[in-house]
Amino acid sequence: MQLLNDEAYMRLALQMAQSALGQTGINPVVGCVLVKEGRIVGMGAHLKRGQGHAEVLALQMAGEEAKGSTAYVTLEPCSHYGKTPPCSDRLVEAGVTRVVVAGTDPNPQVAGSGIAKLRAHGVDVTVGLLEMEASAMNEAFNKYIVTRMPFVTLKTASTLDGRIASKTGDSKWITSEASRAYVHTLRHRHQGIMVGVDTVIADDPQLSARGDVPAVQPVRIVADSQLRIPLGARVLQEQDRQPTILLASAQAPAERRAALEARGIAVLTCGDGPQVDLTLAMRQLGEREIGSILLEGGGRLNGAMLERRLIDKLVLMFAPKIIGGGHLAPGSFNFAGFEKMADAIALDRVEVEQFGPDISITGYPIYT
Ligand code: AOF
Ligand code: ZN
Repeated sequence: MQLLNDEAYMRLALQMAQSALGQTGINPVVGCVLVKEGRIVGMGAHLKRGQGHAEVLALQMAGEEAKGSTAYVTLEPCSHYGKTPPCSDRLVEAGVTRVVVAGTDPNPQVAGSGIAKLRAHGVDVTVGLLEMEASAMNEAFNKYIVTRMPFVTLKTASTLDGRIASKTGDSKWITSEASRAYVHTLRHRHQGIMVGVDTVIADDPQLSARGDVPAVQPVRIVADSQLRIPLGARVLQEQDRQPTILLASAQAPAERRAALEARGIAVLTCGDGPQVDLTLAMRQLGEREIGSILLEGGGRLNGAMLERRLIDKLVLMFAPKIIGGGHLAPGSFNFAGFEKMADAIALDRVEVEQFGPDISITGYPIYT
């Protein structure tokens, strides 16, 4: 790569940000490159919530050389006192004369004021370089910071005829190893991983991120209105390493709740109906600072979440197989559905990728 122009430096900053995806919690991923007279003098990425912001780390590296440099930042430098002091002040103090920003920070505490502060101090600020790329990698942050509701990615792995198991319940494996490796990357990139209790009863999954390399483990979330989960289920083990949250109704038996809580498992009461109030559940998870969730089924929970418009993104993985099985073979989306094709939930910004023999379709539901 030839590091000669603004775009190339911003791409480098974006690459650094992208590589920290999954490790910043509810915070965005941010990269910063400082350039002076054609030389990179500092680089930084925000790596963990509560720790240094990208700009501060790059400034530390540059030391005296920051004076008179240009900063390339993938997100507007902050202007507020959060867990760390404002980056815009730090850039000004260090004598940075030009700042190139990909996009503004949607955080209501920032929202343009970081840029305004820089300009007020005579810094030359350019906004909008590679904005789409920068914003896309923070799609979860962008939603959470304004709504306090988690960004939910629904992932399915089905046959071409949309089945997630055969008529006998066999589901190992539908998709290839390459697809499953990608799912572990998705798990690493979300703060929570969620399934329905029927999936736990049927498959006894571990719900951890297991790739070739160690990964950040998402909190495990199980929608279980009546607390039917078996105490021996694998998702309930190793709570010190990877905590589990159960979403239940107030109707769930009190003794079940007590037994689970005694094992250190958090049980959230989500309404008093026969089924978990999923909107309330998402709100409560948001309050617990879970800003992104990977939903992995089964069909009924997928359908219910989609019906309630709680899904932000879909990653649908299809193995090139047909299993059939009529009503007996479960599908990826089990809900009442619509009468007219015109009312179907359509996907926007559709992208197709291949993992080994499998096809993945990514898109964003349009709720009308
Ligand atoms: C930046 N550079 O590298 C990041 C920013 O709690 P704090 O102090 O970490 O602040 C978090 C907020 O700061 C976050 O919501 C977002 O608005 C901004 N993140 N800003 O200038 C960075 N990570
Ligand atoms: Zn900052």
